[in-house]
Amino acid sequence: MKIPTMKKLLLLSASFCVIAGSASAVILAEYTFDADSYGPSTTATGIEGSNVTGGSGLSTSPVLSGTGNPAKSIAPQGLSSTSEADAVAANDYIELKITADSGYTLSFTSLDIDLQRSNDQSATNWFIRSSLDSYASTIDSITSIATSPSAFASYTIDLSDAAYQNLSGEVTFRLYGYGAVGENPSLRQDNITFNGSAAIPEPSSTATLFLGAAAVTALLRRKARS
Ligand SMILES: [Ca+2]
Repeated sequence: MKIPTMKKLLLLSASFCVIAGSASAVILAEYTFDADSYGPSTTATGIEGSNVTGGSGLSTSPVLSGTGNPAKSIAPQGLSSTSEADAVAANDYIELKITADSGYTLSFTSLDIDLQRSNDQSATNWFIRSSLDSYASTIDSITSIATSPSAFASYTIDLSDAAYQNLSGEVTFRLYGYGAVGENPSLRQDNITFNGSAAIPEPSSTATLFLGAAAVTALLRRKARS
């Protein structure tokens, strides 16, 4: 039986997608701050995480707080803006960079984070932006951070948007805070965890892809001649 050419093309395409696309979900990078470090405590194979640093709006470099979930956490000081737009203009953020090693592609699914207000004068709102659009839009925000004293509360940010899939190179995330009433307000942040997958095409799969492309081209040529 003769299989129509378009069906052959579809079958070829589907089989190569399966070969090239396998990658399991992992923790890409996790920041627990428990070892007096501003860097990640865990990273996936093929992934690097920078130290956490602060924007120019903070009153000091980000400091580690003795209170964490468990201790320690990172506590930027000087989150004194009163709106999201003001916080962006004032550079009231901490930032970190996630990088895929050469040859790897990076896909995000979500970000988990624990937040706690240090006291009743702490920032009440948190939001996140990234370098992928030059920090122009807010990916997600949290506006219901519990009043201190309270336990850390856990939140999950969705990063499954197509813009955060199959990236090579690096992405920097900025984590902002605002809405405080104190003079030098902070917001404790802990267990900053990026989930997703890191994949590298295996040499055999790459070779198969080239063969597949050649086969598809041959089929198209044959179809064009008939
Ligand atoms: Ca911690």
